[in-house]
Amino acid sequence: MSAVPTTTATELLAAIKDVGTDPARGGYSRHGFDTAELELREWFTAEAGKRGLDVEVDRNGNIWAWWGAPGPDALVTGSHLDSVPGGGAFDGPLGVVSSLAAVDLLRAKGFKPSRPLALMVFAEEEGGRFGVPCLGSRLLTGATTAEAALKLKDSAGDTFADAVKAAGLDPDRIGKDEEALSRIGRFVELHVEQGRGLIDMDAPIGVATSILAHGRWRFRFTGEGNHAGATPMGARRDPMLPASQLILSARWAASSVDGARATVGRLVPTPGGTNVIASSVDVWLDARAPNDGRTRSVVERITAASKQAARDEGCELTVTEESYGDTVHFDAALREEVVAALGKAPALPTGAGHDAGILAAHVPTAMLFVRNPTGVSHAPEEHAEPDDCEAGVEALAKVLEKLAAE
Ligand code: HGY
Ligand code: MN
Ligand code: MN
Ligand code: MN
Repeated sequence: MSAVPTTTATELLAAIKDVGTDPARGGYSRHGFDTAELELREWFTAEAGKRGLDVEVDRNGNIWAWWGAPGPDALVTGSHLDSVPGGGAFDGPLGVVSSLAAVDLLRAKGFKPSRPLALMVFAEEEGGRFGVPCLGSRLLTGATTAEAALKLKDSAGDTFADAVKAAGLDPDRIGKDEEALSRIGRFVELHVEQGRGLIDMDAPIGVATSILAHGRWRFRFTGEGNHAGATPMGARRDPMLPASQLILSARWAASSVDGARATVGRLVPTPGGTNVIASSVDVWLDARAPNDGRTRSVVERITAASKQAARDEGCELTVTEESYGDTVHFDAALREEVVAALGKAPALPTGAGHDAGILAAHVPTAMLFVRNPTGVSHAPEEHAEPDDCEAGVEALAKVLEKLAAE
């Protein structure tokens, strides 16, 4: 029997390290079905083919690479290849390359799964292009409707329908995929840790307990566009004023609620001229907390402060909830099986959202985390050491072997 070539997660990451690098901002810029992400999808498809996996793309653009015939009650693992603007090299890709490297290890020892096993790549997990996180898994599960998705536009004005068409998909088929979802028996996602939990526990690998409740809201402040020099300060209705109040209130509202986080990372003034008083400003709020009640109360306080500031400046305000997910508690029984397969592994919560969080509402789901020595994520400093990456591959291989042998 020909020896099965094995690769390391680090080698596979090195193979894609130049795809989507953004020297202007540092880090990576790869977004749902854009050129860089499409290139990575082709790379993954070729790598899966080398391992004898049968690749199919579902109606929503999620990639499934099957070891054995597709079928019900499959064991599925995977993550995403898209990034945030200026993102790190590990968030998403580490889970994808680790699934390929874990299959190598299992094939090299002659393992054959006794149930269907699939490796997945989810579409537009970060929402970096169309604004809705986990868009591929939300469409697969029906958490986001086709109608809502097809209306989404990127910053260039291209619609999600344009993007999926350009990727060779049929916009008319976008939407909940009962048949594909019914194939998944259990799902396991490996991901670089986004935080300092494993550093503080001095452990290379951990297992997830929960994900914060998490939503995104767009605040649109509308005032009166005018000349920066010809308009006296007392004669302005400048939407930048209430926008700045939103940013400040995000800090104090979230800081006063235990475990809450509120962030404004994106603000787009119209028209955006240095010598122009903006006519409107779009501000996106990302808010999260350990439960629904706390998340909602933080957003309510921020909204009240923003409404008052808009009134004071004679501006209008519209608030749109663009995505929301309640707290995710991962399946305890599956987590115990995963920990048993590993021998031991600390359990920890995560503040970051994942496709696993969307699937958890439908199938038993678990997550493995790989230590990130910087604790930083969604930035070029995001990191995982080669030894810890290989510990992750071995852990994933052990979990797949145990769960696919039953
Ligand atoms: O935003 C998140 O938490 C995830 O990285 N998409
Ligand atoms: Mn991310
Ligand atoms: Mn991620
Ligand atoms: Mn994710």
